[in-house]
Amino acid sequence: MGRPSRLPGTAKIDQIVCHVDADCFYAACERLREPALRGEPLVVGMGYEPGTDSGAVATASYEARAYGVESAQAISEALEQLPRKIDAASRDDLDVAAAGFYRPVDMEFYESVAADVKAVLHEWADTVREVSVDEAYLDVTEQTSWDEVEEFASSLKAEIQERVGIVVSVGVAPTMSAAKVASDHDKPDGLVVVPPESVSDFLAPLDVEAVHGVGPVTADALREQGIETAGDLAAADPAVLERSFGQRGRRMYRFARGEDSRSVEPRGQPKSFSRESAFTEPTADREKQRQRVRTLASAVAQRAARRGVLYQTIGIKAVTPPFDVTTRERTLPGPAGDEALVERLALSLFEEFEGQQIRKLGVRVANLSFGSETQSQLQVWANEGQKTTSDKSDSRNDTHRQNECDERECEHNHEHEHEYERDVGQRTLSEFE
Ligand code: DCP
Ligand code: MG
Repeated sequence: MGRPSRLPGTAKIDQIVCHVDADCFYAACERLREPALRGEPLVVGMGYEPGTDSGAVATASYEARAYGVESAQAISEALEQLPRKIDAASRDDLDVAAAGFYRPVDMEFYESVAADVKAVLHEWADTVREVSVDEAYLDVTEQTSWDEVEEFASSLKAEIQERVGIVVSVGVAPTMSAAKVASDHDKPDGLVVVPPESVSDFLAPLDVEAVHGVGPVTADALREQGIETAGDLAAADPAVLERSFGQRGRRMYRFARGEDSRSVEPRGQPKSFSRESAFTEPTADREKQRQRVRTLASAVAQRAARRGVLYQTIGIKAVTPPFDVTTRERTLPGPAGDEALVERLALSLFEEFEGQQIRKLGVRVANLSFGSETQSQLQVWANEGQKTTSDKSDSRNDTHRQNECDERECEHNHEHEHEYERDVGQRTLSEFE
């Protein structure tokens, strides 16, 4: 075999990268087990049952997106744009034809579908980096050539559709960041190949928000500096970008220019699980903040529990305007697996920030133990949760401030779920630290 050897951390010359991202993934999964939902406006979300008002849209089918429903939107807002069929059927003022179906999130099922997709991906490429439940990068340099990669990618799409039953969009480019932009460029059912000589021309006219690592808040900040397109970003002064956005500024500058030296590396075991969530607007409302900390803490603890992972360190992250990040963490004397403990500790670490203006919150568990831990160990730490956080075993980190990084993936095996720059959702994205 013998892949060309290369310096660690540098991209292979002539690397061919495929980025695969499923279309409206949770909705596609729901349609697998409920085929009647095909072709219908469909919203998958959480917490929208009667009596709750804090739910948010996880994803919407493209038919529902046509009504203005989108990921991270409040369910109440989604319902205004697209009432439920069932409500529309019983009311004269609503039109059944302009209504949709709503389904709750069922992560376990979506993860099983994701595993089927990933099994196909691993058959098609030796090197696969899974970055979230519905996306992965493939290094297909050895499997195909620039002349044949379009056919290769199209057959891959067809095989996933045939074997798993869902549609994915694929982007092909010589770098990971350009491949990511390419897969998003023609969704749904997209297939965009950007050969090495076309990367700059492909990127230049795109909205700056299309650049890998630029979220909506960053895009607004860039627009205020007159940077509207990827081409504008590529032509900006990197020193100025660094002053506004820290290291991340340099990184988005490089990505906008099509420069990205990363090679596709398979992911090892995660070093941490984290989840973060931004408020629509920065808020100083304590109850809103505490509620968000609790939601994030339980989501992270449940994710670890689903993977059978114990954790010894529990941390929080608070982002204050404009983009200042402060983290705090505590380490327990032994591994734990206890949702209530994560909630309690996260809230106590958050206390010092309560009432300050907060843009985004995050909760993280780290120092992970996989598999071999026994239930009894888990119970011991869970039961002793309160005690473990006191006295000298409590190692509270110093404040550490940095510019916020919202890269849309983990670079150091920190498995991260990010909730975009609005509200609830579940997916794997940027780095915590
Ligand atoms: N997700 C979420 N909350 C968000 C964004 C996404 O819970 N704010 C979940 C639901 C999505 C899944 O993650 O189905 C994958 O995220 P994507 O961004 O890839 O979105 P989709 O796959 O739904 O749509 P697209 O066709 O745009 O990829
Ligand atoms: Mg997707």
